[in-house]
Amino acid sequence: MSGLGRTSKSLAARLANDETVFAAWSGIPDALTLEALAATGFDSVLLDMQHGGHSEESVLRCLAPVIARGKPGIVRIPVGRFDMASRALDYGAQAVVAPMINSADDARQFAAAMKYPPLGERSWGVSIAAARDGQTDNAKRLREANGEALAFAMIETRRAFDVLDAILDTPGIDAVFIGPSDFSIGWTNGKAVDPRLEDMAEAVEEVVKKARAAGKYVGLYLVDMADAGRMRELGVQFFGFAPEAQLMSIGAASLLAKAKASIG
Ligand code: 3PY
Ligand code: MG
Repeated sequence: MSGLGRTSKSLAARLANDETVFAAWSGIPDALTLEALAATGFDSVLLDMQHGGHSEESVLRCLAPVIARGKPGIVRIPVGRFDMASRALDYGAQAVVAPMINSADDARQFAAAMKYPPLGERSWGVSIAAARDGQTDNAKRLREANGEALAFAMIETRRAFDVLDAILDTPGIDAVFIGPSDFSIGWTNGKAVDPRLEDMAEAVEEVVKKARAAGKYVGLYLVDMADAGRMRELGVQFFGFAPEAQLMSIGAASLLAKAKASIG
């Protein structure tokens, strides 16, 4: 077992091992909901502060049941809230997804919050994470932290696409995460939001290939589950999808249909 996570392999170890990781996407800031999500077959759970209902306080509370299940907790911070990236790690998150990383400077600021010196400027304060993941050997934690805490820079604008090489070259950026909805808005210059836009498919492939060639992991927000196989073949290992509301409506429709069908 690596330093982070009580009972299971860390996210960093899984990705290094070329495993595929499916993350449930949480927008409901409630610890019981997270407990239920963590009990599903998903490998990990992502708490969304950018567009979901999660706040600093709910991230503090809701990471606990995910970690207790032995699953990696991941946090998407709001745009530019790099202070929150450090806090999410302090609360026990194993990775942070930062939206709208549109320049090398954005990437540098993000990496600085995620990594301890000399790579970055993260400040030490691990009492909450240690209580949750059971790792009490601080020397080991410090030794492993920069490798274990993964920084996912979101690539979701034309600006980011144009400076992709510089973002990928930034020390401390471990991975990119593609946001296809925003990417489509950028690609069409604001004319459409279509996360499966045919016109941008080549650009998305280029992001994946360049990131993999640079030795970075790639994550993607999955809109159509049937795309997972093709994207995995390209090199995407980390898939985020299925916000609670979607799981509820699909689950409700399926259960109701069965009950109604049995009545005839
Ligand atoms: C996007 O598609 O823009 C995202 O940020 C996915 O969450
Ligand atoms: Mg987005």
